[in-house]
Amino acid sequence: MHPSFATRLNLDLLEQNYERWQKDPDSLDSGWSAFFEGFELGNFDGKNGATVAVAPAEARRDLRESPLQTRIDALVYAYRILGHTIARVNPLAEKRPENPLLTLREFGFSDKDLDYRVSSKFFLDGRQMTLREMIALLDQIYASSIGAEFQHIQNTRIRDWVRHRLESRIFAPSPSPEIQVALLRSLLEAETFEVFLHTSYVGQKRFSLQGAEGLMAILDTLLHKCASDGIEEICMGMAHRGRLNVLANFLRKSLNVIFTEFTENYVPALVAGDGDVKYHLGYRTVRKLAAGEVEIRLSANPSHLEAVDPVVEGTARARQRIRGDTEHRRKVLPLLIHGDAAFAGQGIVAETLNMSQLAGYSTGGTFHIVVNNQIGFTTLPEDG
Ligand SMILES: Cc1ncc(C[n+]2csc(CCOP(=O)(O)OP(=O)(O)O)c2C)c(N)n1
Repeated sequence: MHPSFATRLNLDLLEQNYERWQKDPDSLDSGWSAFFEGFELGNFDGKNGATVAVAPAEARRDLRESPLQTRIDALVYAYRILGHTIARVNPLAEKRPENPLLTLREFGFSDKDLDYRVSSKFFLDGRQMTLREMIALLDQIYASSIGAEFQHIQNTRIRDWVRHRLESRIFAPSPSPEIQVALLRSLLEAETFEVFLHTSYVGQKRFSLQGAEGLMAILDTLLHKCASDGIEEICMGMAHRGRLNVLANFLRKSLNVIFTEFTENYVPALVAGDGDVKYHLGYRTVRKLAAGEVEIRLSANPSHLEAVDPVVEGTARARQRIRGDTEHRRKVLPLLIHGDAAFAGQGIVAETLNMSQLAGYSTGGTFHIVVNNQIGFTTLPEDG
């Protein structure tokens, strides 16, 4: 229906329909809906936007004075770029981080506008919703317990892929009860292991995983994905934090052996060590899963943090050659687990990343996990 149906001659009908539309926009056909949206849009500027009483930078003022649709699109875009800066990724923080560039006022809105019906052709295929709902969805996607910084990716296909993954995630069904139980089990195993060491080897130096047991759930998920995606081998490296837990619960190294190595009177043949030798040993295993077998190699680790990174990449590349996987490099996955301070501070991390794009060194992609306990000896969180 063309909006010319709406003239002063049918003012009563117009008012009735406007009331109906405000209560339930779906109760009218799309012609009326479009008309009322336009009507509200035209009315919008006088209510807010241009009258915001703060002196903003020129560019921001331009935005606030822009038409409704421009501001809605800008809001979506801003969440994609900046959502991660207000994401609740720090479980120790007392309050959620704030970013003045992501406030209603920044886009020329106020609380009064939250019930406006809006849509953006850039967000969820132009789905209609209230401004309140749109912000809640953007918040859930871009600023919940997962933050994603990805808009800098210049390859539009890759960027769109990431965006699609993030935006479709919230409509995906939650994991099956079996998976939820399996993940809970891996958290409990990790926790029980640390508690046992803590109570059985009192006073022993221990690089506990407590507080970061989520690592084990990530590794478990990754392992199952490897098996179902045809990855035959994982070459991994990590420092001391959580290493015994990974050896016990991920590589399934015998607990007997781990605990023997943990006792004070255990003298390893190879090193005149500092008591940390158990945290340096490598291991190899084959995990048998319903979807197939995956071999896992954990490289031995020196005291020098992150020095193992290029070693793991070299090992992975060699294993790819041995497995005849030099074209696509999809059978052997390098996996590096870092500490937050070491990852930020050690130049060898950047060196390893740089080498990754050279034909002679590429391994087809590495899975990096940073175990962020927010401390690194004397490095405080704000410095890290
Ligand atoms: C190259 C190098 N520099 C310094 C050290 C000394 N050192 C051992 S652990 C550590 C802190 C590491 O912090 P982080 O990476 O956050 O790991 P966390 O122990 O907190 O899990 C430092 C500086 C080292 N082992 N290697």
